[in-house]
Amino acid sequence: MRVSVKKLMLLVCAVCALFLSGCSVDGGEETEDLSDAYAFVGKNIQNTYMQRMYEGFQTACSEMGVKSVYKAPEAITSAKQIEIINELTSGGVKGIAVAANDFDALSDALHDAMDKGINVISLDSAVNSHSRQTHIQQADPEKVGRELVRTAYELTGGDGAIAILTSTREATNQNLWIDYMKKEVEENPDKYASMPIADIAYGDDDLMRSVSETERILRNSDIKVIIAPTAVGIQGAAQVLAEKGSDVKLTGLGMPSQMSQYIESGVCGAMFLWNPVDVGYLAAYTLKALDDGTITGAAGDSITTPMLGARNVVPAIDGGTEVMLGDLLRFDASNINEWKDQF
Ligand code: RAM
Repeated sequence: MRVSVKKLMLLVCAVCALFLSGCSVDGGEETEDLSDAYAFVGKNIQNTYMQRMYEGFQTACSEMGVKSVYKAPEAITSAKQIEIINELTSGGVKGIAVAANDFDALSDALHDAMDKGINVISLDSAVNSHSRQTHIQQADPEKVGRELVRTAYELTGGDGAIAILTSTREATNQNLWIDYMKKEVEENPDKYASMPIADIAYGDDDLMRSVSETERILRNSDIKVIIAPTAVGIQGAAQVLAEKGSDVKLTGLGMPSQMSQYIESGVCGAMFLWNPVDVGYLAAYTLKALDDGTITGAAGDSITTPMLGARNVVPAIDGGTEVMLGDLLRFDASNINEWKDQF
């Protein structure tokens, strides 16, 4: 193949531009230029839900003309997230939005970031109120927990034990939803007399582990319904129930793009979510408002975004504040077609 000198020069320029825009060289090794970026820290890298949130985060950052970076550990642990946060802090980012793998464990790292003038918020899964300026809350956690149990009742006619297939033991968001699931059952003893929560299984937001935990759950023939409040877990559970032709019912939180086949085939009668892209989008605009000083993250503040309009900062149940995205969306056979290409 013959390449003209002009084409070769263009190619060299393009490579240089790419290099200068994202990287710098340090001791012979390439290091990423993080300065002034808004950083998104996900729970784990292979989690598609995290990637969808980052899409919205990135869209907002390009609308605002801010550089964005996506970081997430291979393993869903707080130790790895601490390493990432420390790197971001020393790299000079402007803001950090983290979906936390633990409520308290990230505190020191996040305090260090805030002490250096970096704005810190959590999204999806909160850190404690002292380690953030505010939190982006996808939907009212009480509604999420109660609605999932009510749907399990609807799918089984109120007969048969419940197994919860969640993510990790430390996940703030899942644990809060599970607390409200327990409340729903405890506060309505007559309604749920034949529907005890008999098992809580941890799939660690890993598809294979969610599959094997579902197989274990199914060995208990009292279990008639699985509630999986995680987009990874519900997929693993659906896969197993479909393969086995099981009549155990399934509900939870899932992405229409990943679950449509199981909703269409009846394996999952109904599930819920919100738009994960919007969660990330709102997070980036919240960082910008903190950066510009138009908000401090206190209750009563308000954030305006081009695509979602305005959202208020309100008191959160953990004593801090949060920005509520909106309501739960329900997906079932009647509407899954409209949603499956969206997220
Ligand atoms: C999983 C994650 C995430 C949660 C969604 C619904 O992908 O655990 O934190 O919000 O599910």
